[in-house]
Amino acid sequence: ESQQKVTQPNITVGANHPSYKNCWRTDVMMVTPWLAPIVWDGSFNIDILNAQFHQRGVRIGLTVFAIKKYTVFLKIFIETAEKYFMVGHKVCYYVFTDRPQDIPSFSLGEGRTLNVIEVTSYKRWQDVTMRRMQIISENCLKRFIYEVDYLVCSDVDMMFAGHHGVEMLSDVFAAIHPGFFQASRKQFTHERRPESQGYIPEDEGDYYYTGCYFGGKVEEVYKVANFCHHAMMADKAKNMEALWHDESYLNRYFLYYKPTKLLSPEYVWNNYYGSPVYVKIKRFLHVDKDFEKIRSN
Ligand code: UD2
Repeated sequence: ESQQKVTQPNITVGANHPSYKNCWRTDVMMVTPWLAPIVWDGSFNIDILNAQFHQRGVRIGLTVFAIKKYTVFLKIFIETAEKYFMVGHKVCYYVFTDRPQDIPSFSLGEGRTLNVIEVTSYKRWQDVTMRRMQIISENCLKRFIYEVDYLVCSDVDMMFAGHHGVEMLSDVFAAIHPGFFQASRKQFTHERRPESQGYIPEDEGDYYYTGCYFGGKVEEVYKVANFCHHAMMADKAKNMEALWHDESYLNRYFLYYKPTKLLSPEYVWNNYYGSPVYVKIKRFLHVDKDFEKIRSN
């Protein structure tokens, strides 16, 4: 009888554990080949996670850039973040702008603050988006490291539409781009010129990550942003610019320094991609914009 126990272990023991219930999905990949969790709806117990993070009194910074005409997006971004982003935790918004006078005042929940930080703008929209990496890396050293434990870095033309909580947090996390979840390596729009610092060969690449949402511990975000900024500057010295700007350098970084957690496309959705069944909830949505109008100086 004892021999039978060894050869036929009771495999239902783990599955019956009270914390395990409703925390697994079989329709999607839930873990990367390097064993980083991929966060999907139905894959975590938020009460357990909240208790763990409250115990540590964790502080979360949310960086967002609203340069030139993009200040129009800020109101809906912050108002929806108040409803859904890290509710119940200490949150510090860092709004980088060249137009501080255009930033409205917001009524914020308890334990939440908003800092407006004036920065210079750039003429080309590509430079505006890429220089975010320089500004983030400098501020990691100057203030973030003293003020928060984790940073989340986001585009501004977005609105929260569902819970974004501490389940996202990890040493360094990236979000799978909604347009490339089911794409093959060859289809990823990585930078393919070997001379560029954003280069990823066609037979490499794990996922295609979006440039609009990433984060982690301040030390780790510093490494990400510092790499991307220097890669961009090295390309610039050669009169080059990676195909998708900061997003390309970010993908290059994450290929060789793998994220410790991935956010599923539920965390950064674009209605342009419809409503596939695997997206159980659209937690964060791109706001429609007229590219030409909004980017014109
Ligand atoms: C994509 C990426 C974005 C970045 C960009 C680079 C997604 C969803 N987003 O976005 O993260 O990699 O491509 O090509 O994949 N901004 C200003 N003022 C400006 C221009 C930009 O504040 O005049 C800021 C703002 O926070 C904005 C962000 O830069 O959300 C990215 O610019 P975008 O939204 O125009 O870029 P987009 O949508 O092509």
